[in-house]
Amino acid sequence: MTLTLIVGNKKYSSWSFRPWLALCVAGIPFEEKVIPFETEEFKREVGGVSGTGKVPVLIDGDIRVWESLAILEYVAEKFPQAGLWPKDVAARAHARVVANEMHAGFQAMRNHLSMNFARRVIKRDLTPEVIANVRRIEALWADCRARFGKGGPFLLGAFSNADAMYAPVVGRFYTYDVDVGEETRAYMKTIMTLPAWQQWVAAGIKEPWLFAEDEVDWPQTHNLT
Ligand SMILES: N[C@@H](CCC(=O)N[C@@H](CS)C(=O)NCC(=O)O)C(=O)O
Repeated sequence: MTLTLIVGNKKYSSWSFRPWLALCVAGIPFEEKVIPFETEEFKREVGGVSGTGKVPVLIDGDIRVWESLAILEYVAEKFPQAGLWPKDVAARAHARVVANEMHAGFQAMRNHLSMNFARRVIKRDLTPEVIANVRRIEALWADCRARFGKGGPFLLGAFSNADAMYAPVVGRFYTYDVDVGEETRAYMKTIMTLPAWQQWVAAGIKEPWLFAEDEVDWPQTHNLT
């Protein structure tokens, strides 16, 4: 039975991007269904399968999983060979810590720097709360890399669910030209050169749907063509 992942607009849907990227990088076959926000189709289709009425949602036969982190857990359990959580117990515990920190936190950064893959790269002034989020994320990434990253260029060495959870943050740091250190830039490059990353971004740019709340500095910062 093929998995189906329902996602929202690729330009904006940061929670959708996480499991989509993990499935692609892990080479797990799935069908994607893009359903644009604020449509009757979204209400009907997503409302019918997701307890929260939000995306992403994974459908596996009779099983429906919503909440991005629950989807990542489900997929890691169903496809253990994909290695979406590190094998080493300490690295795995830490991967879960940082994935949960992302799922539950960084509200200021999420509100102020919404993911938008069609926005031209232009710096935005940051509030002290957003700067504190950025610094925490940089420290967290550096700590992962120093303690567990010897085996590869990702947070815990090989690609894991922790990288999937932070992928939209990479997009935000890039899009809003956030001042970050060299080590952070190197990690951003690792993520942004993933073929799956590029595929998602290209599809997002082509999408025709625009939302005013995500386009506060429209039109001078847009890059739709
Ligand atoms: N905690 C949820 C957040 C899901 C979420 O906020 N999804 C947004 C898109 S990124 C959504 O579906 N918004 C549409 C709506 O609220 O109508 C998760 O991790 O999946």
